[in-house]
Amino acid sequence: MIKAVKNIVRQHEGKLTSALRLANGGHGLGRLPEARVPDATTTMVCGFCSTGCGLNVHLKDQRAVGMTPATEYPVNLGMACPKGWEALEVLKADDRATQPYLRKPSGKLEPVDWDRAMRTFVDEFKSIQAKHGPDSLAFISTGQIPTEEMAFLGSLAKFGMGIRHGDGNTRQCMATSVVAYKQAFGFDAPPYTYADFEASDVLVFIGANPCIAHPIMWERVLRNPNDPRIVVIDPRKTETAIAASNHLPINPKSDLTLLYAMARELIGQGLVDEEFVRSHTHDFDLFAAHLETFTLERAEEVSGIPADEIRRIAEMIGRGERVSFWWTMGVNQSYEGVRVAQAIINIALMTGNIGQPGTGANSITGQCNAMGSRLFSNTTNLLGGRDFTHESDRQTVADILNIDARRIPDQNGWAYDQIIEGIALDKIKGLWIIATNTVHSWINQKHARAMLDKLDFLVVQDMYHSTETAAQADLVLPAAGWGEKEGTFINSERRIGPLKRVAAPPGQAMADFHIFKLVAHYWGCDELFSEWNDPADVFESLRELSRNQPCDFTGIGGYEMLDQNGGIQWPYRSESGDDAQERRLFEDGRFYHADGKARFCFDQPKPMPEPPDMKYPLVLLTGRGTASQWHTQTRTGKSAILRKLYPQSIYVEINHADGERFEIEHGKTIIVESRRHRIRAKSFLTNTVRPGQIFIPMHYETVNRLTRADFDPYSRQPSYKACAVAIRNVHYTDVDEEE
Ligand SMILES: Nc1nc2c(c(=O)[nH]1)N[C@H]1C(S)=C(S)[C@@H](COP(=O)(O)OP(=O)(O)OC[C@H]3O[C@@H](n4cnc5c(=O)[nH]c(N)nc54)[C@H](O)[C@@H]3O)O[C@H]1N2
Ligand SMILES: Nc1nc2c(c(=O)[nH]1)N[C@H]1C(S)=C(S)[C@@H](COP(=O)(O)OP(=O)(O)OC[C@H]3O[C@@H](n4cnc5c(=O)[nH]c(N)nc54)[C@H](O)[C@@H]3O)O[C@H]1N2
Ligand code: SF4
Ligand SMILES: [Mo]
Repeated sequence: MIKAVKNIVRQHEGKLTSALRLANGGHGLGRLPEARVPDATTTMVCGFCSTGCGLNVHLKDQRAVGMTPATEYPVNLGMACPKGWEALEVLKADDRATQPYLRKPSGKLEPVDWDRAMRTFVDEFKSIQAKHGPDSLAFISTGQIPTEEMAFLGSLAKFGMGIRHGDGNTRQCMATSVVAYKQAFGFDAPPYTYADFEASDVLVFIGANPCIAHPIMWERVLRNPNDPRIVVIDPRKTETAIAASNHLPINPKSDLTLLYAMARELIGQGLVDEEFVRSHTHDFDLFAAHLETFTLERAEEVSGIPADEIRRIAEMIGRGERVSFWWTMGVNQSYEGVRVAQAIINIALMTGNIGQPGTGANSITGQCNAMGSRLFSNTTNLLGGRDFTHESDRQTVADILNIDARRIPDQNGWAYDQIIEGIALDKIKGLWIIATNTVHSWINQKHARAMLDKLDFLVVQDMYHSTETAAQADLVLPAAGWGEKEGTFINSERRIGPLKRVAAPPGQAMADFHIFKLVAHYWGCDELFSEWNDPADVFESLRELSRNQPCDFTGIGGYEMLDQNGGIQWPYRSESGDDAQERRLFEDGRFYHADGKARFCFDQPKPMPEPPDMKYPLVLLTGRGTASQWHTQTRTGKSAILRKLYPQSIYVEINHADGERFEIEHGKTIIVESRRHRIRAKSFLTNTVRPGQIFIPMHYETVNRLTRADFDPYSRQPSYKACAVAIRNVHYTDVDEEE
């Protein structure tokens, strides 16, 4: 153990000790967290995307001095993208929140100590609850903190503080996949392992741009020795589409019709795996009947893809030996995303492409711990992928956590959009936002901003005090970030990987875990969590909570075991004794519904909620811009190296034909306008978007002023990727308008 690192840890714990002493009227509060100090080089998983690359952090003289991608880690095999390489740099920024800040009557946020911050938080929240009842408080959490912290937050808020409504930013991202899988498979379970990228002979990417959003997964595709066919279904000619063997530049939101036509064609050509369908699925006949009207001609008309091309691709899928389907936000972020995701699942099921190497209906997740959030955030699901409305589930959780089952709500809380609308309806008065930047990333931003303004009390817990959301807070709580705390993340292939503490959080900032501990104490519910003194304690509870669930990982002894194995994928049961490095689901053809069979789910396609018209003649697509930008840029914007790798100000990609049509030149500041707002952006004329469409990356603050709040009815995921807009040159009269 390195002495220097010990000091860092002590320093961190010193802060906690004094904060907890304060909390306890000057006395210590039971056992302090044990320090698990890494060696000179330690491996941990990256804190940006869901790929979950292993990074070797090298330590010297009291701090992490460098980092290299881990060559032995089964995910990335020695590779990392620019964000991973720069992960330590972004911790050092000047705008890190180093102490709590409270909004004073003057309107200014001013530094206060932890004691004052905690007293104010609890006083304000309790008085709101007393005055307006149990529906009046809510929290919004994240897919970017360790699972242990998520579980603590969800338990503290719902079982300890009596907060009924809580949701995560994963609603913006993964809710559609969650619902699609649950309905089809009986549990939210992406079935694949990354080795499948290398084992397919046909890979179909739908609404996914892994070259930019999951560069190391894409590297795995490039290692595929089978010279695979790669099909990309995306309205834009993305970096991934350019590398594909077939690009289908589909009209936005026409996926459902296209996929149904492909499924109909598979039946027509006799390419259905009838044995698999009969033994392992339900409702295929109903689905086949539903497909009757989805002719190739109809699909051509709706999607813009020639009938011949659709037939060719269906044949390629039907005749392929090992076909895998991969989807991301082009599918999930849609007003009919759940049914599109299920149309993909249906094709995998009817061709028997599931459970075998190189196959699968595979939703790629987004954030580093989206999968942890899906199982353990206690928002949509009760801990461990359970159901709040099931009494037996509540009792199991209560028994494991040793709490009174009546503390567990017997109803589902509101989704993100319902929480925002709850503010509009004067129901929600106090909100606690943890590790997400709502004011930038939520749909129809102007409304979201107004709603946060309307609250009686807004608490924002973030690494930086400068985020757009922190700027609206009444109280900012300074959080440690990745690299400054311990715990685990679950990556896209269900691999649980370790995090390490290799740097000290600045000033008075603390790990979210310790902030939750403090909140519990000031709220007066800390005895409920008296056994959780350290993330490792929570991990033990999580393991128990997973027992006999599809995500059972009772075989994982502890953090050391994760270290020794390069992370471990669930399921990993104690009795399994299996030491495979790759694990995929459904190898025995059994799904999680009681009868073991998967379901075909389908619906009629719906029209786009806001189609282009005379006034707003273009469709706005949004998404990831470069591999060096992360979301709202609070982190990646802090690295001088990353900043060199992407445009600093907002730009809009426009087809040359639309440039001519609207008399817009390349590289000029122009106006982009929707029914909600107008913004300025620099024009970028290109053939990567088609005429009638424009693209703006989500990383620039103003983009969501344009988007329109439509949601999938089953998943309540926002439809970020299609609304109607107009573009034009700046008029001199625009100068004084709000933009
Ligand atoms: N560099 C970087 N990487 C990231 C992130 C980041 O911010 N930066 N974020 C992470 C997160 S949280 C996520 S969720 C993932 C997202 O990863 P992706 O989903 O791959 O990224 P996006 O660019 O949001 O969307 C993918 C594609 O959907 C297409 N699309 C839009 N509308 C439609 C449609 O109607 N049909 C089809 N078929 N396609 C459509 C868009 O043109 C876009 O190219 O990335 C993760 N990785
Ligand atoms: N138009 C449009 N909008 C979109 C999308 C799109 O494609 N188009 N994509 C959507 C998707 S898929 C997603 S996932 C969301 C992402 O949207 P956000 O979640 O709002 O984006 P981030 O910038 O990742 O915000 C995370 C915040 O957590 C803070 N943070 C990081 N680590 C920690 C920590 O350990 N503790 C604490 N307390 N704070 C921490 C960061 O500083 C940052 O402020 O955006 C959505 N919005
Ligand atoms: S691909 Fe994702 S997990 Fe890997 S280094 Fe880049 S951001 Fe980190
Ligand atoms: Mo996401």
